[in-house]
Amino acid sequence: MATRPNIAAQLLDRNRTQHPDKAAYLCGDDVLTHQALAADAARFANLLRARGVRPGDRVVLCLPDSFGAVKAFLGAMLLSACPTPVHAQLSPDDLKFVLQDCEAAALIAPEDSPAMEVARTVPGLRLALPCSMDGPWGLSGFSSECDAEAPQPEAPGFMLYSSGSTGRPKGVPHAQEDLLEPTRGWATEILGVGPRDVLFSASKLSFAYGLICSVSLPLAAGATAVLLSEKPGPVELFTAIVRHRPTLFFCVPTLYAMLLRAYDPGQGDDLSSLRLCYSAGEALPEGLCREWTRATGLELLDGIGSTEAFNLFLSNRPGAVRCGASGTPVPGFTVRIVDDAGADAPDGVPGELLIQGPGICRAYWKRPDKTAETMLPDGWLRTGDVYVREDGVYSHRGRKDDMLKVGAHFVSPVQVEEALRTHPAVLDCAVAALAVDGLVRPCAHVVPRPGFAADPQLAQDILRHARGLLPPQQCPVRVRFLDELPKTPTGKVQRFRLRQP
Ligand code: 3SK
Repeated sequence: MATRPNIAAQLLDRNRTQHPDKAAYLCGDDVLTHQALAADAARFANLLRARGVRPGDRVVLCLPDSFGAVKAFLGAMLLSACPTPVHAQLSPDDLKFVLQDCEAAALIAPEDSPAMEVARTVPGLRLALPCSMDGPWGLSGFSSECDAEAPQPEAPGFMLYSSGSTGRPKGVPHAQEDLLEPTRGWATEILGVGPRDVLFSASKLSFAYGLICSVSLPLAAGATAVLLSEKPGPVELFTAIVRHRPTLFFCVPTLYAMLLRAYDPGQGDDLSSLRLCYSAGEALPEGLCREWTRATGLELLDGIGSTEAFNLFLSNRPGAVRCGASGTPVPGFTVRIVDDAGADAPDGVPGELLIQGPGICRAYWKRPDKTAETMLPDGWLRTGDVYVREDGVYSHRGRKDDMLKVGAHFVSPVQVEEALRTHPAVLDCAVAALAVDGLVRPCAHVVPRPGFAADPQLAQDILRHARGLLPPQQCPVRVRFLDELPKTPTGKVQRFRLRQP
């Protein structure tokens, strides 16, 4: 059998040869050229090899987005080890779980970080290497050239942990080649990413969306990417946009809402470098999509992907945005909407979205139970998302687990939330089940806009507003005011935490 090419070597060598001095990454005041990236990734592969890490070994990266994180990811790939980035702020308990679950050979983390403490409690871990923002320690003693290893037939090329909405994270292994799948249909045919683009993702490298937008897309296009090491808030994001003048911006709805509230072009929030804004991670509310474009003059494209797909499979198109919808299938993907019996749902009838396409993970890491539930033997992947198709366009109705059965009706929390958001006092909201005399009823959990008193009168007004817009089974029976909604580190609302059975 022919050996498979090493994808990291392919990307790094091509960029180093074609434009060695071009910026591969920008972070704060620092620039990392393609040449320097390729050299340090090779040094890191040589270091890992010298420290006993072998092809196929899992190398967990618990790092802020930084040059160091990208060098470590690509260096581990050059060795055909399995880089496994996790969120830099992962709790010690979850990090320990991941290190044990994936039987990590090595952990790369900042010196003096809680992660290094965790490393001491995991007996099987062979190497815990400190890493600065610029790169793993000790690179200078190693050669900037390395013999890349061919990917191992059965070993994962890289792995991400999917936070899911409940329970422990699951390892989602991918082949090295999967890194390039989003660069085809989605990036090339829809976004038109090219070498002159500067990409900026507010989502971190440990989230598939961030890894795609900050590693796969820029390296495959020979473009430049901006990295933000801090937690992304409006100040950090506007500052980075003004300083680096990206052309493409990738973010999640929660952050778009925060950016919109803070946006003040008179105070220097200059977005004129952007040709396109993209939203994924969870469905983009229709009102937010319209309001963003009205305020900034920029199109905001919504799409949906998953860690399992390591890609976006539904997307809006530039010039044809449908606010409130995820768009149409990305080239390369086939999608179906099915009812509970697995039969195709007609247009206009909601059901679960199944997808097929290249690069989809075929089994969770050591989780045959979850694999059997999600990855069907005929090749379809169950997304767990409820969708409806109208005129060929797909609209999200919520997670299957979040649907409410109210009497004989299925109620989509997303539709109720869209209606609630049209009330002037509602800043953010989520709808979840509340048991009233043993019956399931929708309850609205509302974050009020500053200046509105969270009192019974406002609650009554919001309920009245909803009754004017929604059929009876969708109307919330109660409003609970919260300071903020529970969300995953990637910005998805955790409605299950709001259920009151
Ligand atoms: O959640 C999403 O929409 C997403 C998008 C792209 C890649 C990965 C994910 C999870």
